[in-house]
Amino acid sequence: MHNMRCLSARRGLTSLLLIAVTLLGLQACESEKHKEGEVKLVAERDDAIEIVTENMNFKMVKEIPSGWHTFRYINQSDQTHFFLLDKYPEGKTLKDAKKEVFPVFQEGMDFISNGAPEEGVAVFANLPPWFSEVVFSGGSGLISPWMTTETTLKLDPGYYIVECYVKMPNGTFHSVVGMAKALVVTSEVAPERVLTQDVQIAISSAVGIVFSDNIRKGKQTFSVFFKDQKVHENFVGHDINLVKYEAGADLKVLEHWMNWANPEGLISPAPEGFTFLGGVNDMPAGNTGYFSADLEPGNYAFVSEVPNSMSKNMLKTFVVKDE
Ligand SMILES: [Cu+2]
Repeated sequence: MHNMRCLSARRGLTSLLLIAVTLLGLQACESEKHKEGEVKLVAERDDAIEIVTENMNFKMVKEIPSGWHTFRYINQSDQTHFFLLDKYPEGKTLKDAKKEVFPVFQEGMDFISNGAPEEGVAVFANLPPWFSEVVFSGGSGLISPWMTTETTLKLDPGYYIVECYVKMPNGTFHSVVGMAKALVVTSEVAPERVLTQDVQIAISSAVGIVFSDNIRKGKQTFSVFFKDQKVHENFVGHDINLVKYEAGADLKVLEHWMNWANPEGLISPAPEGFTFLGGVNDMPAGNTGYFSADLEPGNYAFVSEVPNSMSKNMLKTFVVKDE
């Protein structure tokens, strides 16, 4: 009898303990779940490298590991900008660029702005021989004022300059007044990541911009494959910029504005009726970059910042339907 009571008491205790353990376990699971969610959110937030422009500047870290990165470019200004990553040859730095590169481009541009394009082009012969070794390694496309864009790129170790060469209303390049910053990419490698896309784009000088024209509304991720690359008449390579345009906006105006070597090109303010939504900047042949954008129904174009983009098949329009 005594034993029986004891047994049942023990059973009761065991059951209580079991319940307690189960409850604790459940609680632990709950908090783990909660934590897991939190960690994931933090990871998603911290995963991207933020670049902020407030006033002719780039606020960002000075050093990152090599490999794949998503750059979140936050344009908190009234001007249209982009960022381009220039990989500099060994031993050359921002100091050398400020001394030997930026003044040459600005002097050439000033001639062009003042109606002397031939003298302007002649000035570019004064670029230092090592400038031809600079590797344009991708970046964002143009992004309109007060907008954010995300571009995902793979970077090799090295010394880079992050720059924007949109011009101020007086023709001064943004790079000359503060939009040029050094970025060191170390030999440490960033964690591997899974890259997917909703829309595939290929660009080449042979056939221009190629994509399948069934782009849907909502958040879309685009992959951009650079099938080839070349130096165009305005000394830059081809790239991809996504533009939303209002009905009636003149695409010839866009084509003209996209060429920095035109006095009226790549200058603030950007032409009315066009909203720039990012893209993937100039990269060497064989590379792929990614960008994403949230698309509302409307008229869009992919355009390169090269002269004569229409005849080069580098200004391609498409419509996003409300379905
Ligand atoms: Cu800029």
